[in-house]
Amino acid sequence: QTLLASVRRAMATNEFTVHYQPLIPLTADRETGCEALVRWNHPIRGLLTPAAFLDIFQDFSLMLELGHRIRGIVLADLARWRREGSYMGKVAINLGPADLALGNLAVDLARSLEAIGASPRDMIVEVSETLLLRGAEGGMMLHRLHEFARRGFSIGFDDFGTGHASLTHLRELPLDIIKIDRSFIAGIEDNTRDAALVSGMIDLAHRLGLTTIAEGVETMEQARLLRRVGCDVVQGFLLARPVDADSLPDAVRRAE
Ligand code: G
Ligand code: G
Ligand code: MN
Ligand code: NA
Repeated sequence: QTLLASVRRAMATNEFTVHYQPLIPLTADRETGCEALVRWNHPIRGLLTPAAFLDIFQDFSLMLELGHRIRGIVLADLARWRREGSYMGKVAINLGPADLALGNLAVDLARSLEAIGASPRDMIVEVSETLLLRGAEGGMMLHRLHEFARRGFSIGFDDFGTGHASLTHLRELPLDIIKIDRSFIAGIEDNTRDAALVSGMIDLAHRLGLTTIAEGVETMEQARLLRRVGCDVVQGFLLARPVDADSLPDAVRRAE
């Protein structure tokens, strides 16, 4: 069976699920958020991360369908947390090129959020720097991101520093958050160049009025260093791994 065929089967049997990883502030004046991350609960291979099914990210129509499923799950989880009062923070979702091609996603999502007593202010839309295109299609993506921003969604720039036009994107995109790619964070303890780059990115972001999130924080020393250079929020296995929706409220309390 090809990957695409097994993915179609898996969608029919609802094997795709979403886990959530806490986004933990380093200062007291911010609340903890979380990022929704798709998982494939495979009957034989167990719980798979996107690394195991990356090929489907290249299949436009499959990603349209999967994105739709993921948003349905996230909205249902958010509705339940709000109903129980167990988690009142923001949720970040990842949008790829297929999602951004949808003409009225910002409007539809805003309506769905309002229907569950939430609002676009409760959601961060993450776009990966490496997936944003230049040229005509890039212009379309830019237009879509402005629609999200106009409706009150926060926009996060994922994998910051790894793209081909990081600074140009900072000029053009309606951003609220930059997420410093984990490849930079991994080196900050013993590579002065990486430490300087991370510190510089944080200063630059702050001068532009943006919030900074460090990705892939795995050690106490990294967290200490990030606090020292003024990073706002950290995400990583050190403080909290991605967990299922039922476990998120406790994971958030433990991380705080
Ligand atoms: O959870 P993990 O680290 O394995 O995620 C790997 C990559 O998959 C991340 O870069 C993330 O942006 C991407 N990803 C995770 N969930 C989603 C999703 O729901 N939609 C899209 N488009 N990408 C996702
Ligand atoms: O959207 P993005 O690609 O940034 O998604 C974050 C990815 O990073 C997820 O797949 C998540 O599982 C992974 N991740 C989160 N924290 C850590 C960490 O501390 N170390 C590593 N290696 N990966 C992490
Ligand atoms: Mn992300
Ligand atoms: Na990332």
